[in-house]
Amino acid sequence: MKNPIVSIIMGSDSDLPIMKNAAEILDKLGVLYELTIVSAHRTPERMFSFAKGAADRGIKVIIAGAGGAAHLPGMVASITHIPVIGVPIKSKALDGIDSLYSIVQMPSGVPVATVGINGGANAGILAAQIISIVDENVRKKLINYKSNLTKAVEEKAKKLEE
Ligand code: RP5
Repeated sequence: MKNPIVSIIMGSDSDLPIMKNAAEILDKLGVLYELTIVSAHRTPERMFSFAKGAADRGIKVIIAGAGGAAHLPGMVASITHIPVIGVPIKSKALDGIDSLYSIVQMPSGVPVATVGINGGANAGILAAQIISIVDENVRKKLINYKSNLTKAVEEKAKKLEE
């Protein structure tokens, strides 16, 4: 995509099935994004130059997913002032508890807005909500999205009550 304002990064292509959910919601809400792999452990220099250059490239929000010893969101947050949303990916050995704890327990001064384990879609919605502060078009789409959520539940409730 040209001129992305949200960057979706992940530690490995094995995270893609979850991180794709963030991309899909951004598509729906009309937010331009880029999507790539940046590994804190396997490509530390790439991670540093990505985080250092993101603001100058026009990126407003970073969504970072990682699993296991999930240092990517926190390290990126340590390098840039851009808000970072962390997505803990469900790991094989510890079911994602390791990922969640690695991402959420940041030291004071360096927050990562952490969503639930495998919460790719919520990360996308949260990024769009941040963008909607200054983007009227995204704001309208979000309001419509939320109203559809409400309608869907009301319709289900109605059917149950019949
Ligand atoms: C992390 O290690 C990645 O974010 C991924 O969730 C996990 C496993 O990576 P692979 O071994 O599948 O590449 O860095």
